[in-house]
Amino acid sequence: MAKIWGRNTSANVQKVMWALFELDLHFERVDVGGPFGGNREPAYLEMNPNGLVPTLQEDDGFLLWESNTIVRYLAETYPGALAPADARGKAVAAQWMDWELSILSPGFRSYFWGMVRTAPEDRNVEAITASLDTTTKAFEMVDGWLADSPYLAGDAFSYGDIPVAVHARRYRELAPQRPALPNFERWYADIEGRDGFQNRVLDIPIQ
Ligand SMILES: N[C@@H](CCC(=O)N[C@@H](CS)C(=O)NCC(=O)O)C(=O)O
Repeated sequence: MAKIWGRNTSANVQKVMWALFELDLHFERVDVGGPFGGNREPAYLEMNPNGLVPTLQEDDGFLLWESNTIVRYLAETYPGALAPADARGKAVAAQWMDWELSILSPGFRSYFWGMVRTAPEDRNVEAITASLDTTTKAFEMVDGWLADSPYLAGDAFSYGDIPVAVHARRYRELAPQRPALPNFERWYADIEGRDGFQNRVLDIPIQ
């Protein structure tokens, strides 16, 4: 059976597991990384030289890393409705996935690590505050975009929504003081209604 290597508390693993749920694919997930370790072992590094999770391993030995790439690969390879229909839709979805990787995720990192994985007495308040501010600006941008578009890549839910939504869950839970973002909230309420998001993201405590 095809495998996903990676602990399910990782946002990047959650993206892939959610995509698998949407596509009704049943791959085995193997706990690696975080408290499970193993991702710096030679056998793992041979599959993924970054020593990070997730890694996809298919039955014929095909290996793939980078969560957003794995999500797109799954959507384009297996039947389902996760991939936008045309080249422009795919490009806009990829644009939001790249943005998640290059802007949203790095911007949110200090807030997430500070609030979730650092003892209160060790927190760098300045870095946490700056990170929250950057993240709020990023979600204000999402809110503006969603004023004209039901989903990030057009009229239908697609893989373009997955990476941003995984972070949106964390931002909403960890930053109750955020400003009102009506279009973002409308989009998020819709995403929250998806069984895949419930099962593969919301049901896993933030840690
Ligand atoms: N850009 C990579 C980032 C992967 C990444 O940073 N994974 C983190 C977890 S979210 C990791 O492996 N951390 C080490 C660990 O879990 O032990 C991706 O999207 O797959």
